Amino acid sequence: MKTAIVTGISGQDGSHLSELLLDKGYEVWGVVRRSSTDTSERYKHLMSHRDFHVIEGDITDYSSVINILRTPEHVDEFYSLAAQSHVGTSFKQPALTWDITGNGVLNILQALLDLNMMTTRFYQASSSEMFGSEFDIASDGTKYQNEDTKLMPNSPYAIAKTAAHHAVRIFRDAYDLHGSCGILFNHEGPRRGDNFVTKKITNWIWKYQDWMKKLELKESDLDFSYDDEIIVLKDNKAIGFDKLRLGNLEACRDWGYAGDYVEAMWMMLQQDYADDYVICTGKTASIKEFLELCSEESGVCEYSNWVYIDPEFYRPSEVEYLRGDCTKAREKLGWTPKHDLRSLVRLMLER
Ligand code: NDP
Ligand code: GDR
Repeated sequence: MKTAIVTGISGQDGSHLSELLLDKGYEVWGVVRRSSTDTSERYKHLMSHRDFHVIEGDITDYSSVINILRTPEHVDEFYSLAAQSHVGTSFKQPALTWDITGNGVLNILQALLDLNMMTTRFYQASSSEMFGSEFDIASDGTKYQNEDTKLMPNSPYAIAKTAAHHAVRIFRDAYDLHGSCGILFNHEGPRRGDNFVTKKITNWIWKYQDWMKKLELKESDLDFSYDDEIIVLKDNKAIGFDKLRLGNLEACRDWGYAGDYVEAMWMMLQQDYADDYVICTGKTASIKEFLELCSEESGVCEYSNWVYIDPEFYRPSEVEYLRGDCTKAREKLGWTPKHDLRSLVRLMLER
């Protein structure tokens, strides 16, 4: 039986990946950091599986990483998913972000070397954020990013991811580690964290629909323009519902479904040679277009009625355009995304 360690199992990808590995017959050891509250929501359904185990640990602590690596009898594959993964937060907590998202990965690589575990196959969760504002231009004029696009990180998060990405390359070249980096573009789903833009939008729609249902209202009963920040009842302005506060709606992202993307992670570690791969859908859409799709799929009125632009959610520096080209993953791994943006929106609006 193959054994894998996965960090970040309380997050979106870690929970999907744990499920995938258990389905494939792996023994999975998931790393969870200590918390004063319960963080098991996304993986608690796996707790009764006999091949699923939880190890308490924190990747910023080298001795903890050593303890994690020594816990299973042997480790075939290590999936490094843990991170402070919120780009906006990284501007407010840059040192913490570098410590977790950058140094944390170096701790794991160094511990693998120190424990003579260089035959363990290693996956690093790299990110399209590493490209910053860089792109290449195809012969038909479309802008894209692939494995050869220059890395020009422009947030503390992206700098930490780029450092970790290069650290894996060095361990691959210098110590023969089978270390692969998946340069994953945005991927979402019902398990997405609440403060990422897609989940923030779909959560708001749920709550708004619940409120309408509870008060037995139709949209024709509402006044959207009376107040910038609140939707009120036409015949009783004292009753209202907060509009959704968002930042930059112009940025474009290449959005896929998380469940599809974790398959690519596994596929990378099944190759004879370690390498880096872009994982994406090849399509791009702005936040505005995502909002429009949400309106179409949920039946809620046009977003300009219920979105309030709040400067609080603007970033000091923005990545304006991401659209990946995953030709390499398609050809070498045989990976393709199964969901398009509309089916992703449907999945996220489903109750
Ligand atoms: P989440 O934010 O949902 O999950 C992050 C996980 O890391 C959580 O389980 C968190 O635990 C854990 N973690 C944070 N700090 C530590 C620490 N010091 N020690 C141990 N565990 C820690 O991220 P996603 O699942 O969305 O993403 C997974 C990885 O992929 C991340 O590295 C992310 O940066 C990267 N990525 C994600 C993309 C996406 O679109 N989702 C795209 C490209 C890359 P806790 O629950 O305690 O906070
Ligand atoms: P991103 O995802 O920064 O691309 O990083 P996020 O959903 O946070 O932002 C996407 C875009 O939406 C704009 N935006 C807002 N974002 C948030 N979070 N909240 C808002 O209110 C809001 N309003 C507008 C942002 O400015 C941005 O342009 C995600 C993370 O999963 C990273 O870990 C991962 O590496 C990258 O995707 C690829």
